[in-house]
Amino acid sequence: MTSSFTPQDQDDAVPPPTFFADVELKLDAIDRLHNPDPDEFTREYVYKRRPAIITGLMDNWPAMERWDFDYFRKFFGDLDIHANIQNLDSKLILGQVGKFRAMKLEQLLDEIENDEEPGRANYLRAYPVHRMVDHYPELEEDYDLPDLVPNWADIRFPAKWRTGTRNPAKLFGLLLAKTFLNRGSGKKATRSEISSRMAAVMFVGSKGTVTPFHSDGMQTAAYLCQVVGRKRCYFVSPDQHKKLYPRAFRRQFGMAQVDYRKPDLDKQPLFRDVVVEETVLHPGETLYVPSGYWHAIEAMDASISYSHQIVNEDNALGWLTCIPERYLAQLYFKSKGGLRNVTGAKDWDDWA
Ligand SMILES: O=C(O)CCC(=O)C(=O)O
Ligand SMILES: [Fe+2]
Repeated sequence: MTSSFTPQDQDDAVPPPTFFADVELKLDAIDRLHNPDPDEFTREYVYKRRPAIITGLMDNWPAMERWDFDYFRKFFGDLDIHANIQNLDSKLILGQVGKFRAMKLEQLLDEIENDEEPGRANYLRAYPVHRMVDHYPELEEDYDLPDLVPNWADIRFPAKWRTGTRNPAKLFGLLLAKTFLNRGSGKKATRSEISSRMAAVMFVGSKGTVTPFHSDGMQTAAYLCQVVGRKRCYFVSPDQHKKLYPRAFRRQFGMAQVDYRKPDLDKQPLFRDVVVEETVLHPGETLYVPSGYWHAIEAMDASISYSHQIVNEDNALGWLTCIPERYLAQLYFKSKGGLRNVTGAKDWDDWA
């Protein structure tokens, strides 16, 4: 099917936040930095674990011109995917983000373009980018892998080691994580191999998609590079985690049990006191999500985003201590036939 729909045909009016009205919402609360100095950014945002929006990183990406739904239909239409079909009127929390249906990407794009139903949203959630690159190698010319902050999973570069710690257990842990994550660096690697190690993922969806509150798996930090459409981002600092009622015994993936749009305040009274930072991520902007920081993201327009994970000295020990739990979770979900009931299409075999 051909269509004249382009996601850029967006309504410039900013729709109101869908956040539950009775909590303190700090609007436009996230720092915006244009081409920051990498060392300063690492010191002020990575080590202090503050989210930020970075402008300038994507200025030379051909993706900004090329990526739209027609492009994805042309080169990736026949990809087999599991699309997340969200009923926005029902409760949405991590682990309960809606149904997943097997289809070709082309079918999902048709649904996104034709579906006018207000209470529904369709999402290709966290599809592994290395599979897209294997499918259509020219994709890698469309974008640069952001490398503002040290990333031991980025095997284009040898991992830097600049720790000041003298604690032998910490030193040993950091060395172990660095060696494991950065293995193979210095050798020639394909974009597909590099992307796979960093767990690079793509998001393609309709206006209205909701990613409920979570902190990223394995305590990684992440870049979220917005190519098409706007996304509204909500943040809750890690010290407020109790107010989100995280699922117990999960260090390796923070999953809130509150639906921020319609919380059950009888069962989740602490949520009333949460302080939320809000911002709008525009096309061409990159969101930096710190390790352990709670975030929820909703698409204000039809949207395309690229994301990859970051592990370095700041979060490597957390990453390491998550491995046993992640291993058990992986066994469990494999026995259930996949991970789709938790995050979507993210396949843990692709991670490190
Ligand atoms: O954009 C989204 O829907 C979710 C992005 C996200 O939370 C992530 O990449 O960790
Ligand atoms: Fe996330």
